[in-house]
Amino acid sequence: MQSKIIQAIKKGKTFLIVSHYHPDGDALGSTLALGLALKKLKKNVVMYNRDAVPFNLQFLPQVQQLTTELPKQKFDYAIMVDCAQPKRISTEFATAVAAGQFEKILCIDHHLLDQKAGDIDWIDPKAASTGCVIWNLLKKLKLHNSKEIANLIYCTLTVDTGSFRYSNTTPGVFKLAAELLERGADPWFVAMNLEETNPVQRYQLLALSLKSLQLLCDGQYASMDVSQVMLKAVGAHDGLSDDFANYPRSIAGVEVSALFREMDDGKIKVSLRSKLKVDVSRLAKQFGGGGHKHAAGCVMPMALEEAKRRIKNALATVL
Ligand SMILES: [Mn+2]
Repeated sequence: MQSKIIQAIKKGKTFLIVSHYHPDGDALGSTLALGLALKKLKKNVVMYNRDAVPFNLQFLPQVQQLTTELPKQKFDYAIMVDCAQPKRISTEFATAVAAGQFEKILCIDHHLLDQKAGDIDWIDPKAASTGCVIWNLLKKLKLHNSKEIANLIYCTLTVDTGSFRYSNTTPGVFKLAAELLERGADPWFVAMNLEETNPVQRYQLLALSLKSLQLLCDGQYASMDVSQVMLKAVGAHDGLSDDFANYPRSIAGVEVSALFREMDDGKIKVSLRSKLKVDVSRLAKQFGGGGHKHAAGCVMPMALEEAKRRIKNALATVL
């Protein structure tokens, strides 16, 4: 389907590029890289995300070109990147799709799909990030000669491989990283902005959250909480605890970790992590969630203590 996507890009005049809400570095890096490249082809491009840019992605080149307002005009193509479901982009977007605001829907992604997403899909489950798929596309279109685009794709790669640490870090990933550096990507610029621009409230929140640390199941399971009380105490928002689930997992002997976050609607958002053998996506599915083998999540509509009890009980049978 690659050639069909290329044809569509050559033919179309107006494009809306979108990705999932609560965007990460792959979602926004891919949106911007593709959007900037299409602008070089003199296309009329709007880049949309429902949510504001997180603090650690505000350095992305041309990030100010993103809009949180879905335009009302008609487009030849809407391109979904790093996401295959209109409702995961926004309710407004799903409504616009249903209302026929776009001539055709394209989807470029690296998550395995069980059904068609758009009219034309380019899905590469072997790609470490959606940005890698976009880079291949831009190379075919000869639009990859740009330092800004190299930095954007490098960011998608850093984020989705956990800084070249996860099991998707293949020889191809390092080859691609080398290629991006040759095109002007700057690893320290990207890493410094991604990881060393934390608001102090994040650490104040971590200090409170660490007090809730519990080791269970003979030390193989560790959990931590972030409650509304903690958030209010330091004046932080829930987004600042996004990767707290990695802390309990990093304890020696721990196989599974969970972070329980109390949302402002009272529901509990659970982030699950595993080190080696346990598939936490299965656990998450039992509670209506999903994800990957080593990182998954679910939302539980109940009190914090009840959610913790249920996850612990479910885990006790697999550990
Ligand atoms: Mn991704």
